[in-house]
Amino acid sequence: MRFGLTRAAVGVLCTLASVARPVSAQVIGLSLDAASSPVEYDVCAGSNGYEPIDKFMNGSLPASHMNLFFSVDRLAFGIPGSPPSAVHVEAQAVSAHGDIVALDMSTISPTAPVYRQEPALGLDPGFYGDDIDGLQISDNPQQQILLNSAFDYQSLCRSSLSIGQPANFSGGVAADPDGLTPDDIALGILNVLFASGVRDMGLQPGDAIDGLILMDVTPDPSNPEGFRREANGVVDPGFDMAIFSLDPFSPSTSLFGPWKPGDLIKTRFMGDQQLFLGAAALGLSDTDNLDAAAIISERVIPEPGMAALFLLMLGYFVRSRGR
Ligand SMILES: [Ca+2]
Ligand SMILES: [Ca+2]
Ligand SMILES: [Ca+2]
Repeated sequence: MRFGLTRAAVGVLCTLASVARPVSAQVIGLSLDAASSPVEYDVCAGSNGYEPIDKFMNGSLPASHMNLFFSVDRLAFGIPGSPPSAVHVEAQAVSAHGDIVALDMSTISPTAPVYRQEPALGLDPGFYGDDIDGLQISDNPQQQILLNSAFDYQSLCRSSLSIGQPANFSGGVAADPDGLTPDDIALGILNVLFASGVRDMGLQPGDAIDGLILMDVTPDPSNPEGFRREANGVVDPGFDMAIFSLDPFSPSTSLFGPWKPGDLIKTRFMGDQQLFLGAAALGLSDTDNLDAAAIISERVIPEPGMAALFLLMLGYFVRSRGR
């Protein structure tokens, strides 16, 4: 009996140990929606341009040591299922839209856990609480939450007063015929575009990007990959890479469109689009909207509860061995 319990303890220990390493801090950049406090009217998606997604462009899934993070909008319900998705569990408490879900890309599962809840991010829970609608996560020696600070690359909300203003493409003199629109990826707070969804990503006029993961590179024929991992702020079709999601009011997510609001789509900025991960793979239903996304190349930091459980099991294991 004692041996059986000890073996079970070892099994749990091994499982927890594999979830728990390595541990490091991160900087989490959040943009909130127009009904949150503090309010953010303009930015609905963002990226630092250094998200390592090159291996995914050739269909390399699953992938080890990669984590996808996402958040949903205020109306998302998740897939009930058995077990239910994290979004569904949180939606029962009307508290999914301020959470970040973490998907370990080595075991892509619709029941991926919540990575951070509202209190850990300094956000208010509840239906009238805060909604994360732009997300960036990067490694850093110190844990830090950046709220509503500009992203290096961003897509504007439909409600932004900047929509319709004239805009030029970076790296040239060309102006975007329809000016600043929600299908564009703009550089910081300037009216300078990295890319246009309609021109570069195969989107339809009226589409709005509401989640963005971007890898901006510099073409370099002398490099074996054909590019340097160095952002140049200029769209290079066939070299730069993005994974994005569209909002529920986009023609491309309508009944006759190719996508769902919870889908993640990939592009090489050649007017091309391919499904990266469908809504169902993320634990989302056909009508649920994913409205923020980020990727880093590291394993998830365990929730404090997991670390406590680990220590508890370790204590039990040591005691039962010592008897
Ligand atoms: Ca435009
Ligand atoms: Ca580039
Ligand atoms: Ca979406």
